[in-house]
Amino acid sequence: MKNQVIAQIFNEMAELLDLKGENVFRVRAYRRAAQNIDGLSRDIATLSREDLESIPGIGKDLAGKIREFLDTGKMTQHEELKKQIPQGVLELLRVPGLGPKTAMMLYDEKKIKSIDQLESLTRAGRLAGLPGIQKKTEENILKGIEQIKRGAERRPLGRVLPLAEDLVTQIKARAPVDRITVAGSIRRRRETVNDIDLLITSKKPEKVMEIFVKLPHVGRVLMHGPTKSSVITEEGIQVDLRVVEEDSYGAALQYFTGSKQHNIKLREMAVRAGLKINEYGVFKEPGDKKIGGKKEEDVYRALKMPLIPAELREDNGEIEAALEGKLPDLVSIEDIKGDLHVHTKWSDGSHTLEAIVQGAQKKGYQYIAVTDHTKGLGVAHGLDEARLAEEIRVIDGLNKKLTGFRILKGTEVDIRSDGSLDLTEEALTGLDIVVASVHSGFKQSREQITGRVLSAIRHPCVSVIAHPTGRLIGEREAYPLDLEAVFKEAARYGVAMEINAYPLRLDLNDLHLKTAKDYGVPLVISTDAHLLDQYDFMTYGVSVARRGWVEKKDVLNTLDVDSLLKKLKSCRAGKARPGQ
Ligand code: DGT
Ligand code: CA
Ligand code: ZN
Repeated sequence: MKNQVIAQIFNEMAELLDLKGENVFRVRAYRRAAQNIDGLSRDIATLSREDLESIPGIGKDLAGKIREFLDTGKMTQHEELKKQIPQGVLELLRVPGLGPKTAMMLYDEKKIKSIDQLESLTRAGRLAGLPGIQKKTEENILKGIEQIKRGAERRPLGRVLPLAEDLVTQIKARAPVDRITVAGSIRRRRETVNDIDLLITSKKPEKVMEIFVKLPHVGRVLMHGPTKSSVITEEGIQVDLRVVEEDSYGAALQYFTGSKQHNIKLREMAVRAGLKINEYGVFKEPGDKKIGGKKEEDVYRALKMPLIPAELREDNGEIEAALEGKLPDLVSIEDIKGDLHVHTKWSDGSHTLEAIVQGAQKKGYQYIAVTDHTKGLGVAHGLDEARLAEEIRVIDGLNKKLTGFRILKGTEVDIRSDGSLDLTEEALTGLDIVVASVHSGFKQSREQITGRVLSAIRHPCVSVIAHPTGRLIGEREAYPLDLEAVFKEAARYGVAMEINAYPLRLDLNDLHLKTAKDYGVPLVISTDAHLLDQYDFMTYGVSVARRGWVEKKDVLNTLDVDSLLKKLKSCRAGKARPGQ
C-alpha cells in the first residue's frame, strides 16, 4: 500500500513549506492530509477520484497530487520544494523536537548535514553559544537522536501489520499457495516488530518464490532460494518467506511464531520427556519416530498442554498456566460491544455525529461514547461548558430517533497542570461518561504528574483515565507516572483505565495490564477515533489486552449498555454518587 509513502511525502512537504516560512494554514493542511491518509485502512490506490476527495482534508488540489504520484511515482511540487531546501536540513528535521528554524540555523552556521554529525558536535559541546541553543536544547537533541536510533530497528505493529496482510492477499491472488500465515512477532502482536515472517505450503514452491520476489512492493531482493526468500519492501521492511511441507506446517508455524524464549522452554521440556521438537515436527526418542507436526496443537499436545494463544507466548508464565489448566480466557474482538472514546467535528474529529453513529452501527456496536475535547486544548477546538451543553442536546435528539443503539454523552476532559479538570463539576453532571486525560505538562516531575492523575481519579464525575502514560511509540516516552499508586486509587474509586488502541499509543501496554489486573482495576478498550476508518484500530487494543492476559470479564465495554452504565463511575442523572 502506498498510503504511508504518500503520508510521508505530505508530511515532508509540510516541513518544507514551514521552512520556507509559508502560511501556517497551508502547512497545517498538508499535515492534516498526511494524518488522515495514514489513518485510512483502505489502500489509497484503489480509491476513485471522488473517494479521494471525500477524505477529510483532501480537496481537488491534493487529490490531483495523490493521483499524480500513483500514476508516475513522483509529485512535481514535492520535487521542486526539495530542490529549494538543502537535503541536510531535511535530514536534521528527522530528530524529534528539532524545529525547522534550528535545523536551518545549524546548517547555515556549522554546515551540519547529518544526524551523526549533529550527534558528535553536540556531544563535543560545539553547539554552545549558537543562537537559541541552551543546555536543555542540547539535551533534547541527544534524546531525540537516541529515539531515532531505537525506533529505526523496530517499527510499530500498526505500520507493519497492514503491510503484512496486504502481502498475504497479493501472494494468494498471484501464486499457487495452499496455506499462508504471518508468523513471528506479528502473529504474537508485539507492539513493535522487526520484520515480516511468512510461512506457506505449496505444491509448486519455486513458482511461488519467483512471484514473491517480483511483487510490486519489493524494493530489493536479499535472497532468492527454492524454499526460502528474503526481500526488502519499498518501506524498508524485510520480509522472509518460507515454504514448508504440509506435514510439518504446524511444527514450523509453532517454531517461527516464537518467541524464542517460549520455544526454548518447550524444547527443553520435550527433551526431559524423551521427545524432540523442531520445525519439522514432534519426534519420539529413541528411533526418532514422528508423532506429530501437521497441526500446531500437536506440539502442545505432546507436552500435555492445550494450544497456547500466540499473544501469550513470551515465557511469561503461560507454559506453567497451560500445564495447570489455568490459561486465561482471553478477551476477543467479538466481545467488544462499543467504543468509549470517539471524537467528532464538534472538536478535532473529522465527521459529524450522525456519521460516527452510522459507522459504529455498521461495525455492529450497540453504543459509542462521544468524547470530544475540552476548551484547554485550543488546537483541537475543545468545547467549553456552553458548547458541550449544546452537543449534549443534539445527542439527546439523536438518541430519541435511534433504536437498539445508544450514544453515550461524554467528554474527554483535559486534566490541567494543577490536577483540576478543564470543565466545571456542574458541566460534567448528567454525562454518562467522563474520560479524563493529560495532554500537556509532560515534563513535570513524577510526583506532580502522579498527583494530577490521582486528583482526576478522586473527582466525583471521572469514569475513565485515557491513554494513562502518554507515550507515543517511537516518538515520545511515557511521562514518569507512578502506575502502582494510580492503579490502587483507580481500583478504590472504581475508575476504569483505558487501553488506548491507537496504534502509536497502545497505552496501557501489555506489561502494565498484568499489574492492573493484580490491583483489580476495571479496564476499557477504546480507539480514540478521529476518523471513521479508525474504528478498526479496536483490533490493536484487543491484541494488547490479550498480551496482558486480559479476560472478557475485566473489560467494561464487553457489557451491554445498561450493565456498563451501572459499572461506570459517573455523575449521571439518577445515579447515586459514590459514597452516598
Ligand atoms: P522480531 O522479528 O524481532 O520482531 O521478533 P520475532 O520473534 O519475529 O523473531 P525472528 O523474526 O528473529 O524469528 C522468528 C521466530 O523464529 C522467533 O519468534 C522464534 C524462532 N526463532 C528464531 N531464532 C530462534 C532460536 O535461536 N531458537 C528457537 N528455538 N527459536 C528461534
Ligand atoms: Ca520476525
Ligand atoms: Zn481522544
